[in-house]
Amino acid sequence: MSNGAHHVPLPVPGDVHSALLDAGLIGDPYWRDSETSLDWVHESEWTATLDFDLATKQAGRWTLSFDGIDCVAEVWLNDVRLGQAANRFLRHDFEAGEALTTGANCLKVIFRSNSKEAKRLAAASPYPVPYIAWNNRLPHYNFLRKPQCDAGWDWNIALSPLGLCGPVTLKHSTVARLDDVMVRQQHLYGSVTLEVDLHYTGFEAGMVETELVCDQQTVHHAAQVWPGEGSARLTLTIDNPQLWWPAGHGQQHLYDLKLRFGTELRTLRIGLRQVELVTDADETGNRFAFKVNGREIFMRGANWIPADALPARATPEAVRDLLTSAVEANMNMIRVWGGGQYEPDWFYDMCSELGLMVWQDFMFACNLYPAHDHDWLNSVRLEAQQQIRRLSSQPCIALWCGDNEVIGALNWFEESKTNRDHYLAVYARLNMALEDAIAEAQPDVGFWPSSPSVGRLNFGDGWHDDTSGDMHFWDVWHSSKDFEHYRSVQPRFCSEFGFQSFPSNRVIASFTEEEDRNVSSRVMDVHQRNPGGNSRIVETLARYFRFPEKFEDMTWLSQVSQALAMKTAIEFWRSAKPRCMGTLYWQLNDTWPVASWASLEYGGGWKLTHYLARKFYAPVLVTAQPDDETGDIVLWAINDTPETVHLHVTACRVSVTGAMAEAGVWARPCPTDGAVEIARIPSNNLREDEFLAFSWQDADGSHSGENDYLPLRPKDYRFADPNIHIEDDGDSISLTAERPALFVTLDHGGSDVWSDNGFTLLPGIPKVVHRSRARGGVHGDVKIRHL
Ligand code: BMA
Repeated sequence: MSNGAHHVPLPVPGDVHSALLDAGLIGDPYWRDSETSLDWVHESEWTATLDFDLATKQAGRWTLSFDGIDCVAEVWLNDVRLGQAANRFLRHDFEAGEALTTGANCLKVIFRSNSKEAKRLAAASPYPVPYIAWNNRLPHYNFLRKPQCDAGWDWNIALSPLGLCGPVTLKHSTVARLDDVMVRQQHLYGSVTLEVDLHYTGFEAGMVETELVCDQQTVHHAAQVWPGEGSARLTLTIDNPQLWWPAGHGQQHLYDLKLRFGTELRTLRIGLRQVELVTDADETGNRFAFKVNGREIFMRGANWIPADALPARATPEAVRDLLTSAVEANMNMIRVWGGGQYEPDWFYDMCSELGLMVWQDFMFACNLYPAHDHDWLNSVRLEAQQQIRRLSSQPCIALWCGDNEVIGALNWFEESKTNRDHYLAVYARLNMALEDAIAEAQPDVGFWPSSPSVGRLNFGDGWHDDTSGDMHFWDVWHSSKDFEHYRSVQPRFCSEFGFQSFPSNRVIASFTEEEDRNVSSRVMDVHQRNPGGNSRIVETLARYFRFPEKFEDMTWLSQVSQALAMKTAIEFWRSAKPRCMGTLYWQLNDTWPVASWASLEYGGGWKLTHYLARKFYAPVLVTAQPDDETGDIVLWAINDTPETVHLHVTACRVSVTGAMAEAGVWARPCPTDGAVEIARIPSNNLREDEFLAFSWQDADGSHSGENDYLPLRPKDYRFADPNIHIEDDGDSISLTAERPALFVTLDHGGSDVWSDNGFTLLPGIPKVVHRSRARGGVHGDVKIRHL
C-alpha cells in the first residue's frame, strides 16, 4: 500500500495507521498530543495492490467480494475499473469476470481521502446538513457512511482510519451466487420452525440444489433460479427445542445450522429464543420491557463503542476480554451504539455464547443526515438489508434501533432550530427507510425508532420524559447536577447516563511524560474530549470528598466518584422495578487512553466502577434509598433471578470510631416481578458519625451480598485511620481494620481482575480478596487507598 511517499504492507483486515505504525513510519498515535501530527494520513490518497495468480479461469461468473471497504474508494482489476465504494457498512460484490485473467492478476483499491470527500459532499449539498461540531474535530463526516466517531467524539481521538475491514474473496459461480442468509424462527406449541431464506443473485435460469442441516435433520430443495435477485426458502421444525437464554436465566444452547447452495457452503450457529419488546400502556405511560421466552427480564448493562480507535487492534482476543468483563459484572445486555459500527460476525458469536443480549443501533448518531439524496438513501437501504440479514441468526440480537439521538439533534443546530419542519421531514425519510427495511426482512426482533425515543411517531424529549420509551439521562454529567439528582426521575428504561473518571495511573503513564501528570496539563486536556470535562470531574469530586493532595490520588478519587454516581443511579432505578426495566450506562469501554465515562479503561483494565458494577448489578440486590417525604431510610430488595428468593437481611450502624450496633434483622420472600420493601429505618436512628451497613443471604446461600448507605456525603464524616492490617500471599490478600474504611482500593500494579475492589472494610470483620482472572498484569507491591 502506498501514498506515493510511503510503501507498507497492508494486512487484511487492517488499517493504514496500524500498517504505518508496524512499519515504524509513524509513532504511537496515542502518545501525548501526537494526534494532529498524523492528519496527513487521512488527508492522503492511498493505493493498495495485491498481485495474485489464478490457475485457470473456468467458465461461469466471477465475483470479487469485499466484506468492508473504509470508505470512499475505487476498485480496479488489471486496469479495469470494477466499481466504487462509499459505504463502510456494505458488503460489495463486484462482477470481475471480464477483467480477470488466467495467470497473473493485479487487484488495486484506491482509497480517496475520506476527509476531503466529506468536505466535497458538504459543499455540493443543496442545503446545509449540520454535524455535531463540538464533538467532531474532522468536519462533515455525516455525509459519509463510515463510523461517525472516526471524526472525533467526546471520548475519541480523531484519526479517521481507512483500509479494508473484512475479507476479500474471489468467488466462482455458475447459475447463481449466494449473497445473504435470513433466518427466522417461529415458536409454536413447544416446537420451533426455522425458516431460512437463501438470497441469491441469479445469472441464468436453472436449478440449484439447496440443503439445510440442523438438529440431525436434513432438508433438501431444488430451487428454480432466474436471472437477477431472488430467494429460496428452506424450513425445518425442531421438536423439544433447547432454548437459548440470556446470562443468569439459563443455558446459552446453540445449534449448528449448515447450509448448501449449489457448491457454496455456510455454517451458522443459532440459538432458539423469542424476544419481545413490551410497550403496553399502563397508568404511568408506556412500558419498556424485554421479554425473553415469555419471561420479562430486567436488562443490566452498558453501551458499547468500537473496541479501538485503531481497527487492527480490535482483535477477537481483545474484544472477548471486554465482553467477558461485561458478563463478569453481571451484565446481560450491551447496546452497540449508533456512532460506531456494526461489529463483525465473531463479535455477535461471542455475545451469543456469553448470553449477552445486544441492542443494535443502526449507525447514525447525533448528526443530521442527507436523506433527501436518493443515492445516499438507497445505499442506507441496502446497508440495512444486508445487516439485518447478516445478524438474523444471532440469538443475542434483542432489538434494532433507528439511531442515536438524531431526534434530539434537531434541536441542537441553528439551521434545524429555525427550520425544524424541513429537517424533521428529511429525518423521517431516513427513519422510514429503516423501519421499512425491518418490515421487509421481518427479523424475529422488534424495531425501536431512535434512542432515546418516547415512542413511535413521537418526536419529543427523551432526555426528560420518564413516563414512556427509553431515556438518556444526562443532567448529572452534562448539566453538572449532584448525584442525588438521579433520584429525580424513574425512567422506564435508561439506555444512557454516565459520569467520567480518569483512567488508572498505569494507563496515564502509558501516554504521558512525568511533566504531563497534572489534571490541567495540555496532554491531559488532549486526552479529554468533552470540553470542560476535567474541571467537571474535579469540581464534582470536591462536592463529595475532601480534596486530594497528589495527582495519583486525584485520578483514583475520580474513579471513586464515578462509581458512586453509577451506584446512586442504578440502585435507585433497580428499586423502581417494574416501572423501570433496564439500565445501560454510558459506556463500557474506551477506544484509546482517555478520561471518559467508561468502566473499562483502554486495554480492558477494570476501573472502580466496573468492580462496583458487579455488585450493583448483582441479580439479587438489597439497596438503601432515602424517602424524602418521611426522612426514612428504606431497604429495598430486588430479585432478577427466575425464582422467588427468601432473603435474610441484617443491618447495623457503624460509627467512624469503630463501634457497631445492630439496626435490625429481617426475613422476607422476594418475588421476581418487582422490588420489595424490606424495612424502614427512621434516619434519626443513626447518629451523625454513623452509616448503615447491611448484608443479605438467600435460603440456600446462592445469593448473598453486602452494601452500605451514608446519609451524609463522604466528606462530612471524620474517618480516622482504620489501621488496616494486610497479609498478601501473591494470589490472595486478606485485610482487617480497626475502624471502618470506605472504597478500599488495592492497586496491584497490573490489570488482573480481582474478586473485589473498592469495598467497605468494617471494623474487626476480615476481608479476603483473590485474583479471579489473570490478564497479563504485573503483580507488584500492593498499594492501598481508601477514604
Ligand atoms: C451520549 C452518547 C454519545 C456521547 C455521550 C457522552 O449522548 O450518545 O454521543 O459520547 O452521550 O456525551
